[in-house]
Amino acid sequence: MGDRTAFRTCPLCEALCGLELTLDDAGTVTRVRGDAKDPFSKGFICPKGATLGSLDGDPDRLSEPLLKGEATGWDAAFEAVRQGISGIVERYGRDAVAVYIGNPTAHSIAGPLYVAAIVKALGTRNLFTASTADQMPKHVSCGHMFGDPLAIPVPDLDRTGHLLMLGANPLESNGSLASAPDFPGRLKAIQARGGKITVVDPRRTRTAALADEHLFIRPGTDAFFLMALVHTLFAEDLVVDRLPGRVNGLEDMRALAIDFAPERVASMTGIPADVIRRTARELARADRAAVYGRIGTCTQAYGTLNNWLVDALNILTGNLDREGGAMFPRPAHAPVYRRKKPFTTGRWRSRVRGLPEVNGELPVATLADEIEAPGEGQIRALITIGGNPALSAPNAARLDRALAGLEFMVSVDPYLNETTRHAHVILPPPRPVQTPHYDIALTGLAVRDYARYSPPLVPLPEGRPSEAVILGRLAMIASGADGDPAALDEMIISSTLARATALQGSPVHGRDPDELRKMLDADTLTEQRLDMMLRLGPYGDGFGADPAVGDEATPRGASGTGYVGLTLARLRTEHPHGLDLGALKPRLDEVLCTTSGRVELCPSTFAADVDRLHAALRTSKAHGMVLIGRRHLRSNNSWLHNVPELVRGSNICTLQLNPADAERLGVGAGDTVRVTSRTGSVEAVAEPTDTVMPGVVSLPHGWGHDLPGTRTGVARRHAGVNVNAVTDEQEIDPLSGNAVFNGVPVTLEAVSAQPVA
Ligand SMILES: Nc1nc2c(c(=O)[nH]1)N[C@H]1C(S)=C(S)[C@@H](COP(=O)(O)OP(=O)(O)OC[C@H]3O[C@@H](n4cnc5c(=O)[nH]c(N)nc54)[C@H](O)[C@@H]3O)O[C@H]1N2
Ligand SMILES: Nc1nc2c(c(=O)[nH]1)N[C@H]1C(S)=C(S)[C@@H](COP(=O)(O)OP(=O)(O)OC[C@H]3O[C@@H](n4cnc5c(=O)[nH]c(N)nc54)[C@H](O)[C@@H]3O)O[C@H]1N2
Ligand code: SF4
Ligand SMILES: [Mo]
Repeated sequence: MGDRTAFRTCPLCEALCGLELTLDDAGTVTRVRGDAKDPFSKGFICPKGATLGSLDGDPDRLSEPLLKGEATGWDAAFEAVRQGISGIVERYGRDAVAVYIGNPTAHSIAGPLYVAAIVKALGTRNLFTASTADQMPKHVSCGHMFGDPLAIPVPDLDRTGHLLMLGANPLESNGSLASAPDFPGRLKAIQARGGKITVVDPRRTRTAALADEHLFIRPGTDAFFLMALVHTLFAEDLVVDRLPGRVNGLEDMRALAIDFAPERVASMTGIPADVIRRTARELARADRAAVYGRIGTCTQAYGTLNNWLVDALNILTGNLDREGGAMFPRPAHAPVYRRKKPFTTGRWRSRVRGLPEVNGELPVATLADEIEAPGEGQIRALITIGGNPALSAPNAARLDRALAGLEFMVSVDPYLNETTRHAHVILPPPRPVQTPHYDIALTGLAVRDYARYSPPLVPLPEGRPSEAVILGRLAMIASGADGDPAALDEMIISSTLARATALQGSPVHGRDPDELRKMLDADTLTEQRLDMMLRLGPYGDGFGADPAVGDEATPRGASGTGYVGLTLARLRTEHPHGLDLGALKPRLDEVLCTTSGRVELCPSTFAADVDRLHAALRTSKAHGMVLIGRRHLRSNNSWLHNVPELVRGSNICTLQLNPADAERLGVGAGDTVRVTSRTGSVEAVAEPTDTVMPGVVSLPHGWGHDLPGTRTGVARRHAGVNVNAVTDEQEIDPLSGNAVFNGVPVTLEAVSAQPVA
């Protein structure tokens, strides 16, 4: 044999890059390069993707389940989980079992296909995910504006002429809620076309440095700035009604924005009034423009208002659902059926703080409350899947203590880390190269329509379950009928086919579900489910309903041209480097599902929340020091710090602060500073830099690997400090329940010097 070359999608971030891997006889990855033939990423790769081999072969990766810290077999592990979960349900009821879903679950094929079944089978109201530490405000804003929390418009990067970007640093994050491999290259192409990029950020990030203009903004004040942009559009008659008769609330919006003249918000935001006016004019006058706000706009007390106003600006400037503006992707695996029920939140409330349910989940900011507070409905057991909330959640130290008090905990995770050290059972998923890949969650956010399937490259050893089987088995256990999860897959397949064949307008309307079932063609039931989704999707073969005519034909549904005839087998054999399904096409009619049938520009819930902005303007307090976060290119939240190549070099877990603040504190580079907030304090090494605006300090998240009982040797040697020891779980965006990580009030003192006010 010898070395072989194989291709697959990088599973690490939202950019969806194609990788070319070299594997030796033993199935070890010996080299990773960008896949030059991937039509979307065209060979782009970042340092994380380039070290996928080290991650895949990490000796600290668990190869067997752990039961109370000892290696055990799969049968024994599942039996312990069955006993643990069923015992808690019997003693305390279903809500006593909570689920926490972390970020990598959105990047796997197994997560999107099985997690819902686990939660449904448990029947618990206590679902928590990393979404409420991340993008929940975007779901709430899109839910109210377009009727579907998953109808998220993305900036049409490749055709826009003007990009206004807030709270995003794609040069390091590689982009989020906008899957765009080589995001940096796509930004430079905007400039090469003569377009403009403006970045709004309290730090001069690498993205801000690349941009044509960077506006420093006081953390947490974007809503005031965005409102002032809306105000200016109305005041200067720059609003374009490009969707006549299809948008509600134009006059409400005008009235709401009246009080937010640029002069009123200038001192609050730190952005001069004339700059705000010019920014609004440039946005309105650009031929094709998009406003894009990302995590910096979400993890704020006004997170939902920000995300609403971002899309309100896209609508008011005539750029929604238009080439070069903000457009809705059309993923190949998602049927073009509309959501039927109107979007609402608060169908139930959290027990302790009374926080509303959003998207079927409760805020991670209240998970510790629900574990700690005694009484009916108290959480006694937790299932974590691909999450590390002991580092990633607000006031993580409190949550970490709460986890220690659980009666039972099971984690699906490849590592024994800060969170899983509390688990009674750890069920490790196999290595990336042993796992099939298809981006169910992320292709719906891609800036071109695109599909790629990656088969496993190395077979699983006999008896070793895939992550899909692990999660399927958990769903079986949760339903009280432990057994082969094949039954679950068959049930989902048969109910999906029954629905599709009964639905008017579906490509398989009137067909026999059993006949369709027999046509599904893939190695595993998981992949057969994917085959089914692709065939029912907008580019699918409709189970033979459409001729497989290749790349030139018209897809089903209202809009655009592209490809039909897709099946998983065709995707796999004919498009091993991925299939480009074209630039985004206007498709507002397909996604819009508000009760009114129109875009809701000014939903009443959001209009009411604007009262908080008025109140804040009236009371405007003196500015104290505030903390924000930071992502680094070589990091991925909390869990790539065990890859030696990624932690080499100088310490990056530093406290960045403006030189003026450093001088006032009497600290220089390398000195230790204590950062204290309501919830705690951490000591970090100072890094004075004028890239951070005065009054702001920045610490990256995902560090603090020095807790006892973990098995991540490299990370322990590069422990860093956990910024979430000082973030506050009591501060949330009330409409989405999202955690507030930006603009945390802190005090600083030089550890070796006298405290300074
Ligand atoms: N202060 C502050 N806190 C933040 C943020 C911030 O900007 N500032 N960002 C927030 C954001 S955006 C997010 S998304 C969250 C992330 O929060 P989490 O998702 O809770 O944390 P991660 O660090 O992503 O941890 C991922 C876990 O998944 C495991 N894992 C890796 N690969 C796999 C796999 O294939 N299968 C399974 N089952 N497990 C796997 C890892 O070992 C690790 O334990 O953090 C949030 N926390
Ligand atoms: N290398 C790397 N890539 C990643 C990750 C990682 O940890 N490392 N994490 C992945 C995950 S889970 C996510 S969600 C995405 C996130 O992707 P991005 O949204 O691009 O995230 P960040 O790089 O954190 O950029 C957020 C920016 O918001 C700024 N900011 C902070 N407070 C404010 C504010 O009040 N207003 C404004 N306007 N800006 C503010 C910060 O300074 C920062 O530059 O990245 C993903 N990709
Ligand atoms: S940018 Fe993201 S998807 Fe691309 S190689 Fe890096 S980690 Fe992987
Ligand atoms: Mo995230």
